[in-house]
Amino acid sequence: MTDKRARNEFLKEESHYLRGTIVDGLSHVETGAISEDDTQLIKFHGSYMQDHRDVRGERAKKKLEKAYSFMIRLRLPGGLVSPEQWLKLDDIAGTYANGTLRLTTRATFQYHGVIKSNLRRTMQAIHGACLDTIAACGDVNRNVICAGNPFFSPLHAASADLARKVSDHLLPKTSAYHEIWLDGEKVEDKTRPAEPDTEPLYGRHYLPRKFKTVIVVPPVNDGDVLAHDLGYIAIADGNGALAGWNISVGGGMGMTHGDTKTFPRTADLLGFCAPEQAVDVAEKVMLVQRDWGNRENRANARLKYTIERVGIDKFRAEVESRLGYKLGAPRPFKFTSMGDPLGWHQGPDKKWHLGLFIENGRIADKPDHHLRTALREIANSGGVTFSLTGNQNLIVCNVGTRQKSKIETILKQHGIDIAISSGLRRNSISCVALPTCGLALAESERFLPELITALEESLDKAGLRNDDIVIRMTGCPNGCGRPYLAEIGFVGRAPGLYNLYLGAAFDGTRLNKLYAQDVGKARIIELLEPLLLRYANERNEGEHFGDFVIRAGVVKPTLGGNTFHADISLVS
Ligand code: SRM
Ligand code: SF4
Repeated sequence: MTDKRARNEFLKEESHYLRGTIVDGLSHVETGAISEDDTQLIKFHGSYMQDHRDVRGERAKKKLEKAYSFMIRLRLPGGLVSPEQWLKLDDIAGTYANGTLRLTTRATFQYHGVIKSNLRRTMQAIHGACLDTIAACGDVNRNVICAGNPFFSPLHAASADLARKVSDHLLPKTSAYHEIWLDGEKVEDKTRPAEPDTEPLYGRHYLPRKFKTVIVVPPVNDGDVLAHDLGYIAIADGNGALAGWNISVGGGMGMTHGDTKTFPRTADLLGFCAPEQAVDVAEKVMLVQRDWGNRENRANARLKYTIERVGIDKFRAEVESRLGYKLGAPRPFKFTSMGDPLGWHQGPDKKWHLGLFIENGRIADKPDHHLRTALREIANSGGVTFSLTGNQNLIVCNVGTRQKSKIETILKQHGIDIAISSGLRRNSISCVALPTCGLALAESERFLPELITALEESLDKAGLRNDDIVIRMTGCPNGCGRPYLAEIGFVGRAPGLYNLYLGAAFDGTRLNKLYAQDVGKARIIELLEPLLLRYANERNEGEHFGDFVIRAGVVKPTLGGNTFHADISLVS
């Protein structure tokens, strides 16, 4: 009988616990690339090989190899960094990467443009900041994200604590990372026996596919809990302390254009667990997916497809049998938004916290807008903690009253206005896309800001400039900016062309619907402006744009299930 497992399954099996031939590949100075197999394995170490797509054509004409470089993603469970760490991470951006720091939709940092000969040095510098990149990518439990700002309430603190515990518990145990990046000699010493690695949780095949965990504290759904494989929703007792967690499973965004067997899906509620059971639940959910996930077809290997296949009841029964106890019934909760608290807020301990909107998460210095320098100076002034959010934003936490005015001066000096030009921009997310992402079909990070500027004219006509409307764009259907949970979502189809989705819930609990296919900038504005005007004139008190377009019959709601692959509402 032929073995139908996907190619990556063999790669993992033969990789000697994620070593592959990475070390050998790093030593080949004649190329900026590593082998194709190693590009799969290096993901488990937190890095992707990429090439600069803007110069692909020009280099091909000159018969030069692609302009290869590496993206590096940090593991940062809980999303917190100290000022000392910030300064070190900023140094790395300038020394080894492209001079920018990129905050991601899963509340960590990415570096772009690290060349092969600097990879090891960069990993070592990250280690020097007491951080790592282990399992930031690959078929493992990835970075665990939690509610922004752990200083805001005991539940926020509990969510950051759980993020660290789950991340640590589910971390791969292979010593390959340390060998390859931090202590290269071990591997090169052929006389030494290989490390006797085992992976008690993962085994040699790790998971069928990536596995993502998120923790949120209602009423704010800042991590988009229903978009992840595993989610925890904090439930308070009568005194505001943590009673336990509702658990959600089987969310995910990625799909492929034209393949109806792939689809975005919002998670199901699995049950409720006590605080001390939460890590055990993460382990058992992940292990059921390890054993039941599809290892033949990677396009259908995420937990969301396992749950679609077996049903939530059978999945729950298996998790409970491995736990040895039953989960409680999910407890009531309510979300009101997905956004971050932007601007200045005073916490319960009277300290100030500054929510900074970072457009598309990119921290760079631009003429008249020296964001990177300003944040460096804030870090230099000490005392604060930086909290990254799942909306690509940053909260500067624990600011004293005197330091508050100092920070305000720094921001002003560097041209950073904490007031955002519109409610649309304030609620915008874009994935990276071009020029680094190898999967991008269209621009995203380099296009969304300009599209919003154009749409702000429409908002002005409708008197909606300050209304919060969630808008998200991605350069392909993989959904890295979670566009299917945006009131206005764009998904790249081809250069300059996007599918337009409308009608998701403002609080992240309902997927949107395809409204128009292959639309460019001018057509997008032509389609959206009349809808915004209608919304301004016809909306009910407090009604959000995503709810309005459904009530007004512009798109059908996503009903009777967690997916939207059927029942499309297209404009002609
Ligand atoms: Fe993502 C692949 C960037 C969050 C779904 N994602 C990629 C790659 C690595 C492209 C690749 O495989 O070659 C992108 C690198 C671009 C670059 O140049 O940096 C990439 N994903 C990102 C980030 C940086 C987007 C951002 O602008 O912030 C986010 C990093 C998160 C992190 O820190 O870990 C990012 N990706 C997401 C999310 C959102 C989330 O998890 O909340 C999703 C949708 C949720 C989900 O997983 O379903 C997401 N990324 C994907 C997929 C589709 C997965 C699927 O099951 O269908 C891919 C492609 C794949 O895995 O084959 C992908
Ligand atoms: Fe790349 Fe597509 Fe993800 Fe955007 S959504 S970063 S284009 S994989």
